Amino acid sequence: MITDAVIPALNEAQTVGRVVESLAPFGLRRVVVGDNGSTDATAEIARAAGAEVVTEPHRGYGAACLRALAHIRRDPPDAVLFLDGDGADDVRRVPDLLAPIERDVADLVIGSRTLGRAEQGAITPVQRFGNVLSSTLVNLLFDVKFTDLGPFRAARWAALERLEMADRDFGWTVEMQAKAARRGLRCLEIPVDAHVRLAGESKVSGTVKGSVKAGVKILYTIGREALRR
Ligand SMILES: Nc1nc2c(ncn2[C@@H]2O[C@H](COP(=O)(O)OP(=O)(O)OP(=O)(O)O)[C@@H](O)[C@H]2O)c(=O)[nH]1
Ligand SMILES: [Mg+2]
Repeated sequence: MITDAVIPALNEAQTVGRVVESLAPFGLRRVVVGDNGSTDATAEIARAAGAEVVTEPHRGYGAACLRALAHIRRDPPDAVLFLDGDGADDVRRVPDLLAPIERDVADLVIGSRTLGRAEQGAITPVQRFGNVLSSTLVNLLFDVKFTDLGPFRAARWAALERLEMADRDFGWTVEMQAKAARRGLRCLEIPVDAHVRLAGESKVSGTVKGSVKAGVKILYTIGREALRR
């Protein structure tokens, strides 16, 4: 199975190189870093570590993912692996995320930090509450059983394309899950451990502004997808 990895990264010079290198054992075809005009050496370091770097002028987690997907669409893989650039994801679980897709028993595999073990400080109380609330809403509205909206996940390329992903910021992960449920994709969760970012500054859950913006966007996205049913 041909698999490409997508890593959205904004100012992760201290960690992105280690994340890219950590994927080396897993036989991925390529690692694509979606950069939003980082002001540090994120792009150079990612490239030196062996990644292809695409630049998206508009800020946003989803925008960077969309740009990376546009890049690999020219020569699509069988599956895409998503992970963050801060080293918080447990890459030892990469084979577990990909296996259900390869065995053709799932189209979308979410790494759930709720089912796994979270290192002290890896998930803030606000984030935990937001995750439970959002997952519960998605489960009720779309008749699925998610326990997390984590970034560490894998999707079958053809199935992902059917979702017509569009969110340009922090609605990205929940949009994928809501649409996958709505369109009848086979969804699965596996437990993953969550680490504290290796270094560098938090852009989302570590700040009040980031948490509020992400929370509002996630709830809005759930509502929007529910109304589209
Ligand atoms: N391309 C891009 N990446 C982003 C943007 N905002 C965040 N990211 C990346 O998204 C990932 C998640 O952001 P984090 O800052 O780690 O957010 P978090 O995981 O909630 O918070 P931490 O506790 O600091 O890990 C990281 O790889 C960031 O570099 C953005 O606007 N554009
Ligand atoms: Mg993080």
